[in-house]
Amino acid sequence: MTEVILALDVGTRDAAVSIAEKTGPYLDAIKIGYPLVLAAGLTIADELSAGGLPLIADFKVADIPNTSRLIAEEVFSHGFSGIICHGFVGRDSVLACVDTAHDHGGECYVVTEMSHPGAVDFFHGGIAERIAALVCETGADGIIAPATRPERTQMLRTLIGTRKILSPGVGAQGGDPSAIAGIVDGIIVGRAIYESADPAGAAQQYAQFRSLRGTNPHLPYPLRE
Ligand code: O7E
Repeated sequence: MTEVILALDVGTRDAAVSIAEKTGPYLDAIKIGYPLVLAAGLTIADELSAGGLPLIADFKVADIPNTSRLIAEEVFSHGFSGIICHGFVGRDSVLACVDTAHDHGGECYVVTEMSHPGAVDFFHGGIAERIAALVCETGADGIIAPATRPERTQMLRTLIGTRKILSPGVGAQGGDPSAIAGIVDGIIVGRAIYESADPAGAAQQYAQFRSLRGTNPHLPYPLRE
C-alpha cells in the first residue's frame, strides 16, 4: 500500500487538531515541522501522537553529530515515530540521527533531493546519487524524493532498493499522484488537504492512490510489502 502522509503545516494548535481528527481515517501518518511546532510548541506532538497515527518529525536536521543527536533525542521523547534529516551534512551527522532513531525504535528518513524548482541547483549533478549511497551505508530507513520529478525518484529507487521512499510535492506543487504513487512507499500531501474546503474529502481522494503501490511497470524489482 502506498501510504498517505499529511503534511500538517497549519499555524495553530486548534487547526492542527481539528484537521487531524477529520482526515485521520484516510491517513497513514502525519508529518509536522517548523510551521506548526514554532506556532504551537512541541507539546502539539504529544497531543497528535496520542491520536494513534505515526507522527514524523520534519526538522530536516542538518547539524554536527552531537547537535543532531540532541535534536533527535528531543524528538523521540515527544511521541514521534520518525525523523527526517538532510544527507548533505555527511555520514557522521546522518548516523547520529539514524542511531538515535533506532535506539528509540523509530525510523530515520534522509532528504536526497527536494521537490521545489531550485532543488536542481545543487541536488542534480551527482549529489542525490551520493546521498542515496550514504543512506544505504548508514542503515537509514528511507529517503525523501520528489513527486514533482517522478523520473528522478524512479532513478533513486534503483539506488536504494527496498528502503522506503516518501515523496512530497503532490498537489500544490504540481506533482501528479498517479505518476508517483506506484514508485514510492508514501506520498506526502499538505496544502491540497489542509487548505481544502473539505479536508476529509480531499484526504479520501488521495487515499485512492494507496492501491497503486508497486504498479510501476518500469521498476526493476518487486517492492517490499
Ligand atoms: O506542498 P505541500 O503543501 O503539499 O507540502 C509539502 C510538504 O512536504 C511541506 O511540509 C514541505 O516542507 C515538505 N517537503 C517538500 O515539499 N519538498 C521536499 O523536497 C521535502 C519536503 C519535506 O517534507 O521533507 C521532509 C519530508
